[in-house]
Amino acid sequence: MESRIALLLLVSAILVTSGCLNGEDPETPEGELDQPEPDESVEEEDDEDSETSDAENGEDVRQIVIEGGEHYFDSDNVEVEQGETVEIVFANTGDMQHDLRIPDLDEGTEVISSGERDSFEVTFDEEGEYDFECSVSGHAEQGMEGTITVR
Ligand SMILES: [Cu+2]
Repeated sequence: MESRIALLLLVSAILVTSGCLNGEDPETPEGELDQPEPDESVEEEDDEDSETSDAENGEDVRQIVIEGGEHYFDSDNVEVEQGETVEIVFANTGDMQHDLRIPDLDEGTEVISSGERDSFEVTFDEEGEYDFECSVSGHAEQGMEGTITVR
């Protein structure tokens, strides 16, 4: 019996030891935390890189950032060349939900919350003036509108 108990103890000791070894990673949170943090920043950098390279690949895609809040857009007259493809980025700097839409082209961002950004790509094939607006009820009338001039 004693030898069996000793064997059990030995086996348990091995299990516990190997368990400890396996558990060492979670038990050293510093090492765990140190590793993911750089990983995350690397991923973010990768995202930025890929966005940059996307823009570089599509040389014609110019990014136009328009900020908006209650109840305005910071750019209300944007100029674009005919045939140009642009990425329109709307940054909601207000407190309410807003979007940025070009009704004539049926293009636009989602309705986004305070502090969020959304974007869409659009190609302006024809010259002219294209109105954009916030489609949330009443916001265009209160000033969330502008014009994109294509020439
Ligand atoms: Cu709005």
